[in-house]
Amino acid sequence: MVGIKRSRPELITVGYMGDGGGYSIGSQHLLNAAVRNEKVTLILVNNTNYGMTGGQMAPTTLPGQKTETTPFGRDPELTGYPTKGPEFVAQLTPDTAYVARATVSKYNQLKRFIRNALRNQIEGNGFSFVEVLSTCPTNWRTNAQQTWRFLEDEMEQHFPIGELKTPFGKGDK
Ligand SMILES: Cc1ncc(C[n+]2csc(CCOP(=O)(O)OP(=O)(O)O)c2C)c(N)n1
Repeated sequence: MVGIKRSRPELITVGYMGDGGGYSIGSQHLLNAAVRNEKVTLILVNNTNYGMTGGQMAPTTLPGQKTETTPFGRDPELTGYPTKGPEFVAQLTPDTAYVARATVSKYNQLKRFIRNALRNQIEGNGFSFVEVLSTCPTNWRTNAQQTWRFLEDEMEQHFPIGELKTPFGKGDK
């Protein structure tokens, strides 16, 4: 995607990835694209597990959370604490980057953050990154109520929602 954007800067490029893909399997790509302030937009969906391969522990799995590979709950002493992606990306990027965390449970805010991320690329400012807290009832094995509670209560405690870095100013929504 970075190669395409560099050779054809008039194109709008959007990457879509999971937390496993962005923070472990593909983390070197994320890190270096952020460091170089590449003019691309990345949307990273955080559902706290490797969903497609059946629900294994991901970098974002919460302490104590049960997954296929942590059947007794994630033990941070053995496997570390959840990766905070936007906080990490914000450290790597200059002030022309856009970095935010949103959630599918706050839809209007999510739309605004994605619009800002695209605007940042279109204006040629720099790297744009939005992590989106999301659900995974299949692998979480939760009903609708439990799913929403886990997203809004548990996940938001570890992963605070908001814009971490914006060239537009917080008031410019
Ligand atoms: C380099 C590499 N290693 C392993 C895989 C196998 N694989 C495919 S999807 C996946 C899990 C992805 O989880 P995540 O990125 O969190 O996305 P989700 O499925 O939860 O949306 C893995 C390990 C792969 N595609 N590429």
